[in-house]
Amino acid sequence: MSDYFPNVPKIKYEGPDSDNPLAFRHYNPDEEIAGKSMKDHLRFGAAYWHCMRNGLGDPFGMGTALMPWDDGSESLDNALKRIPVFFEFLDKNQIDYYCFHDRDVSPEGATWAETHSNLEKVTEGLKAAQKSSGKKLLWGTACLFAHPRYAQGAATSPNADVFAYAASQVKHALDATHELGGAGYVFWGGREGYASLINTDMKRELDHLARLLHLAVDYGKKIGFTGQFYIEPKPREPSTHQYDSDAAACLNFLREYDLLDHLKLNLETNHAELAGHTMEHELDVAAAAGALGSIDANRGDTLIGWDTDQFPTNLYQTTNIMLRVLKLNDGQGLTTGGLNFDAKRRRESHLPEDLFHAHVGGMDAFARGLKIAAKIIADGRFDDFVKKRYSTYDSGIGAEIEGGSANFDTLDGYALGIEPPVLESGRQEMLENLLNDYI
Ligand code: XLS
Ligand code: NI
Ligand code: NI
Repeated sequence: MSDYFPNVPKIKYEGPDSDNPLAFRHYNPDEEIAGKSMKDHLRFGAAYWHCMRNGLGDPFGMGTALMPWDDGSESLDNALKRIPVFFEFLDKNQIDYYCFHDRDVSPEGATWAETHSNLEKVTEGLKAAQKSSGKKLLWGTACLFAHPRYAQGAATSPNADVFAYAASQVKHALDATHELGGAGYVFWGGREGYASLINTDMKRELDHLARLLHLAVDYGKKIGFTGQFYIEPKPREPSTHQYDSDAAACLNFLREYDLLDHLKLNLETNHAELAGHTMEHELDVAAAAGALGSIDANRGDTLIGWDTDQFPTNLYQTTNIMLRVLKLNDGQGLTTGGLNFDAKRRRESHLPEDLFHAHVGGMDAFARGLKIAAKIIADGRFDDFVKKRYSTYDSGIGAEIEGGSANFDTLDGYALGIEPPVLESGRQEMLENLLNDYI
């Protein structure tokens, strides 16, 4: 096997006392936590676009990332040569899953037909690499935002021919995802939004977006694709306003257009923050609707107003995320979904081995979050507190309110007959201190 990362050995678990920066100190894939191996709880995925295609440029400067295996061309040959590099990275970093956009893995051709045939050839290459490595596809997606034809939207473009191109592209991306046994397929809005309402028929655009999603669901059924469809909220960037701006907006859209049975949410930490929410809030909104499917694991920077897609290192964040993942689906956790590192290195971290430092850190941060969350749940102190906080609804008038037997007349009579309510403390500070004890 060739060695594209000669400076990096296979990353192993060495335990908390190791001072080797290219070792796991907490992520021990087969170690059991709360009845399941760490790797099955966490289902880590790597993003092809960030690992293989992100040159680390920013709005003020060109890319810096060194990729000695890449000839810089948009050729099919170059696309095929990237595959073994990526799979070596997955293997050395012990990451079981990956995610891609069609255009990350395979280039546009001179004609639309050639574009599709490129993807088919690359899919064969990816399939062979999956087979020999045991790595799996967490989800696929279509890039409906980079090419100039999508400048005014894809499904929401004012031009119906563009809609047809988008549909054609999704069809082939779904074929590829299906061929690769993908556990899911993601729609992220990209250009599905508007820069100004002055030239926009919002209702018509939303109808068209829903139409594309229905067509995708129908086509998935037709080809026997049983993976989970997801929609990924993000409030802005690239559009001024994105239609799928946050979890609540996505849920409302899915409900309004009869799509809630077919799509779950893929939530990204940095997008939650750009929407003015915490990731915990977004996770709870989605979970309450039975629609929390998968996670793009990264973090933002409160000092920068854009999607910085940084690697997750904040233990409070990873703990809060894993608390919710552990409780998901009656304790089954993520079923079809996973923790996909939709994250990129800083522009200054341009060496190939920085890819490993980045992912090792993210995986260890989530492994710690998992262990801490499992202990918090086993101890039950937070759950008990919250349960007790709402206990006035467990019997008496509270049970009548929740059960629907109380009405304004009975509540009026009840309120007139009791002493004024006495509140218990919310004890936020005490609980924050308790969380610190666990971390
Ligand atoms: C961009 C999104 C994108 C999706 C996949 O901000 O996070 O990378 O995850 O299209
Ligand atoms: Ni994402
Ligand atoms: Ni993002």
